[in-house]
Amino acid sequence: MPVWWPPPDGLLRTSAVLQEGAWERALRIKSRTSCHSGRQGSPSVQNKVALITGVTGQDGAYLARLLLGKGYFVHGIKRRSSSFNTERVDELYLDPHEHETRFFMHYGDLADATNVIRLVQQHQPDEIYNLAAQSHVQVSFETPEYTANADALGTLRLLEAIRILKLTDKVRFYQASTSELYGKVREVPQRETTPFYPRSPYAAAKLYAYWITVNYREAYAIHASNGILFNHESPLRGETFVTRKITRAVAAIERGLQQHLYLGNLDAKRDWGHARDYVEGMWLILQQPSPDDYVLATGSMHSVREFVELAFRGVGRMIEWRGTGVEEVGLERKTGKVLVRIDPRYFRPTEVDELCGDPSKARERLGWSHKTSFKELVAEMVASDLESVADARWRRTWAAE
Ligand code: NDP
Ligand code: GDR
Repeated sequence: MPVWWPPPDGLLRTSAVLQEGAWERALRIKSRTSCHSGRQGSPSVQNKVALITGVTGQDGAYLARLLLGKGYFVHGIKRRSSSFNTERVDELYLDPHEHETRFFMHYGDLADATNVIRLVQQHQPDEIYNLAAQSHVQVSFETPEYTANADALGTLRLLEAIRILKLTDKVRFYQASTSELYGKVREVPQRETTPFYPRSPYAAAKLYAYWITVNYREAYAIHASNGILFNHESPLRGETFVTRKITRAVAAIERGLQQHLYLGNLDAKRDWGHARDYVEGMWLILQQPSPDDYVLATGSMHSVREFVELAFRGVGRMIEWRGTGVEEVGLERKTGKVLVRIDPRYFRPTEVDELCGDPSKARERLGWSHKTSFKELVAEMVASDLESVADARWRRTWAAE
């Protein structure tokens, strides 16, 4: 692991020359020969400067990788933490003395306006991708004020930085909006024109962020766009989101390290895609001549229950469901062993029952569509967790969950 100790100038310097390794395997970047140069209005991307908030998260890691591959200089903002929180981008690091450096990390927090303004001023980005957020829906019920501060006001702080620094003509701004805005859905499938009905403090905060982005676009002519992204997952997904929780548990049960998987609402349905495909959509949104809002989704919906069945099938275990409500269990058909149980602690005060997106606008205007199927996504996540379960460090973190 690289030492993330800032040099005296406060910058954490890394290189864009990418290593082949665990991260590369996890991401399985498909080779590309062009930067979609044929697309309407796409400017040259060589040497552009991007600022990514939330670079240490799932999407930040995939996006940084994508932009570096296109020749960008990438500045990522990471939060100060008492322990390492850069695992997802560690493999972008190479010794800057030996290679051209294009990837930089800076300490920062969206809750601190002074720091946001300074970073935008210092780096004069061409594109800002605002991915930073307290992104866990259930956690937002426990930390509603902090969630509003980071997710809602954090977005405002960035937009204000662009305005205060008179960068409204230069910077293109991407806001990580979410299908959670649709919450208690008013229409199926959900598209850009579907009314919002947020069902959590997280979604309410993201609602503000969505509208302040639209407002700054209209009021100050900033090239500011919302990507309304439906759930997207990967081997880099945070361990407490349901998909990764399931695939980690499948791997741990398979290796004899865990007995049961405890879940909440098995009947929630989501439109699950792969993060690798979705970051490409984020980039395409900012290459358009005019800013706009786009739904990125697969258009197919699956339940948590189906995800569990498919993940266990990946290691040859067929799941049968018995009982109802909190007494329901998932048994392994061959052995009769109970592998899945319900824990009501994972039920949410208000639930989003089902989400399914209509990505027609993104397909027609951006030429974007998802590439990874639901089955491929689940298989990739299970395979990755089976591989990492052998890692001693991974086992230690298990106890903390
Ligand atoms: P993650 O939770 O994996 O990453 C969130 C990132 O934000 C992390 O780097 C985190 O830092 C950082 N962060 C959190 N709070 C702050 C703060 N106050 N200041 C600075 N950085 C902060 O999320 P994803 O990568 O999955 O999602 C990226 C964005 O897209 C989020 O805004 C999310 O709400 C949104 N989104 C995600 C979807 C999905 O399915 N993944 C779907 C739709 C929207 P640290 O690593 O230190 O925690
Ligand atoms: P979500 O993702 O809330 O859609 O938000 P999550 O994976 O947390 O939940 C999906 C659904 O699964 C149900 N569920 C459980 N969820 C978790 N986390 N843990 C469990 O044990 C469990 N059991 C059942 C949930 O109730 C829910 O219905 C994600 C985040 O990435 C947001 O930031 C993003 O905006 C949305 O996706 C789109």
